[in-house]
Amino acid sequence: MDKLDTWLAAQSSRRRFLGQAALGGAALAAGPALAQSLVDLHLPGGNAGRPMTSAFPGKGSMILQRMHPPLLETPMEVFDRDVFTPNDQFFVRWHWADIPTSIDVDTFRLTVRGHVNRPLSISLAQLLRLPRVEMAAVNQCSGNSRGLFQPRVPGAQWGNGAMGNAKWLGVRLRDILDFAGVKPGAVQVRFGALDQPVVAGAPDFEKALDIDHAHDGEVMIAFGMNGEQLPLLNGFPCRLIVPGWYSTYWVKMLNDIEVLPGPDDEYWMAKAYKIPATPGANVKPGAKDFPTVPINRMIPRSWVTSLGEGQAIAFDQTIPLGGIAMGGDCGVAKVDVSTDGGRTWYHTRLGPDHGKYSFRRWDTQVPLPARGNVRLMSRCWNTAGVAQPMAPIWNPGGFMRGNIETTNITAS
Ligand SMILES: Nc1nc2c(c(=O)[nH]1)N[C@H]1C(S)=C(S)[C@@H](COP(=O)(O)O)O[C@H]1N2
Ligand SMILES: [Mo]
Repeated sequence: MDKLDTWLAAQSSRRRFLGQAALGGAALAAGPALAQSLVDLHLPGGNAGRPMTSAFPGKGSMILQRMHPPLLETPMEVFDRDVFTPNDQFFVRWHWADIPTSIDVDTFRLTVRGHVNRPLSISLAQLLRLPRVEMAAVNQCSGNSRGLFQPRVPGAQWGNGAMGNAKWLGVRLRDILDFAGVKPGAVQVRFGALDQPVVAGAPDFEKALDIDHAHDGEVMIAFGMNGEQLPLLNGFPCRLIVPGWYSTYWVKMLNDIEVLPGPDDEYWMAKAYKIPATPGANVKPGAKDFPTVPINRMIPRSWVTSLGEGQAIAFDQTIPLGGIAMGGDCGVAKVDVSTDGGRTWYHTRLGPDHGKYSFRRWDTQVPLPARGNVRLMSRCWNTAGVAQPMAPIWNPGGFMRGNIETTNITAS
């Protein structure tokens, strides 16, 4: 935590935070210059080329999905380097384009209000003095891999890079709620942020969690990410961390916590991010009228990362193969791999365990069946005994993809 502590110490002697965030703000407002090279996301519906850009504040080389609001995808090779995704290549997703481009760290306040005994207005300095916790957790967009849905569904056509894993440092939401004193009869807690809709009357981005979930001691308010401050685009100065749940709940630039005596019936909970109330969120392509529930817990996933889609390698009897896995809402139990499209499966060796919500590395040495096209697959079982299925699901939101993915390579 060295870098973060140095930065935090520096803030106390400064009137305004004019570091990375403010600098980035200028670049963000100006709009990044469009880039150099194209990357192929291999989306089955076509139109899979995307420009690479490194013009966004605090961000290195990223796949540009959309400019306003910024949607930046992490290139797959980043996940091969480390189970922790570097801050400068961590994916970015915002719903509204009106994002503050600088934050005054002295006047910033996190309010806690609603169904509580003591409404609070917490300064950043106060937040930083509370007992700290750190946790590794995967932040994955509900629509990660949406571009792989067949038939295609509307929404950002993400490849597999709308996800990332980081060590989040912050405070327990439970501690804040206890300090405010939640009144009996509280049902949900709603989280609001500094970003604003660009269209008048459009719904402000807010999400809610059930009171027991909000109070479970795992949900965090994070101000540190991999030992540094949060990049502006990932929610500086603080964001919600909801381990094991899709990142639609991980509200960035969090500045408002409202305890509710009833369920949140605003747009982002009642209408958006709803999945079919069916096993695996699966319905027949084209289906429309079905009961829905708000998206919630993540499911196991895994990817081959040591080789990329379409890569050509020299044929050998056996080859090294590696990748990453996540258990979803619990840990990774095992990962098996196939080099023949799922007929034969081989065990892999799991890398260090960074906690049940983290990515886990896997590696192995596998035989190649023959020269030519090879279909590589990986399959994760989580510690609850849930395994990735072979068949993909479909739903109109393009949410919760989790089937076994295939990486096609050629060996000659
Ligand atoms: N304030 C705010 N928080 C937000 C959002 C948003 O639009 N505004 N989008 C959510 C969604 S849908 C995703 S996928 C994640 C993305 O987190 P990241 O940009 O840090 O990767 O932020 C979540 N938190
Ligand atoms: Mo998302």
